[in-house]
Amino acid sequence: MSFLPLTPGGQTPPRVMTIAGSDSGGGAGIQADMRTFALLGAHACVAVTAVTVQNSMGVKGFHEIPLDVIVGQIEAVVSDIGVQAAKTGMLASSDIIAAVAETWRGQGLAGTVPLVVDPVCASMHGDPLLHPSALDALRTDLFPLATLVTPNLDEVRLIVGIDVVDEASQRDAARALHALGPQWALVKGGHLRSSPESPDLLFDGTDFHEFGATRVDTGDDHGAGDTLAAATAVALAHGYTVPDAVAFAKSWVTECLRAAYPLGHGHGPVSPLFRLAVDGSS
Ligand code: PXL
Repeated sequence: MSFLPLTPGGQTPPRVMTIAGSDSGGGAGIQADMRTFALLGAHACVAVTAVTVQNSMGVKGFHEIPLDVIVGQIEAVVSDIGVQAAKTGMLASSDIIAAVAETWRGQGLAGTVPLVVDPVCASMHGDPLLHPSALDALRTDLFPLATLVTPNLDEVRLIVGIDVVDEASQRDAARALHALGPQWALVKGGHLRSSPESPDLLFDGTDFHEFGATRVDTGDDHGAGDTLAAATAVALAHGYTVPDAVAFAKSWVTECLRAAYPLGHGHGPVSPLFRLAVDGSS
């Protein structure tokens, strides 16, 4: 794969912010985002929204960060360091979603800084990471601010009520998601088991773009969605168009899936650490 441009030492790299939850197991959430940001050469800024208590076997619980602390983190970073792109992950509650959306608008970032919204609803084990009552806030407060939304098929079902089972329903879902206000909607096909490929469908209200990638058969895919959204955000920070950013992120996450490793007794994480391998050809 080809990588994004790197910044020489001593010079400031693109700054990308993740607004997301912490995974104590280090495989998903802000930890996954920061791994990808760093290994793609970006400077990672963080607004922590919630702290999960989890390991490779699941999420035991989470603690929400107070709203003023979440807002404060975003304002502190934006007012000083500045960001060229951002992504959201676990937002936990409607109050947090509303506060993030209001801050994004209030800081003048809406429409100027690319925002990738990964509408995280549950862990891969099915543990809830978003209160069901927060779906409305996601739809009405945050989606209209998004450059791109990146739901998986379970999230598509919860957000627009469409069961994606084939290409036609995947297109219907992309249209329904786009109607909620994001500039682009990506319907990830990763869980579309009927397909030997894993086509993702991107829609901007006019054109459909399809992204195929060879399925990597691994149970160690914790953090794959976060990693895709994070890599997309870094590419957008470099000025890529959304289709080019998604194409780059797909190839990145495919390599991270190939490099995934077992961890603990459950599911291991996708791994950007392949970038550091001594035998890595990149
Ligand atoms: O992969 C989605 C995700 C995002 N953020 C946090 C998570 C998870 C999945 O477990 O724990 C904090």
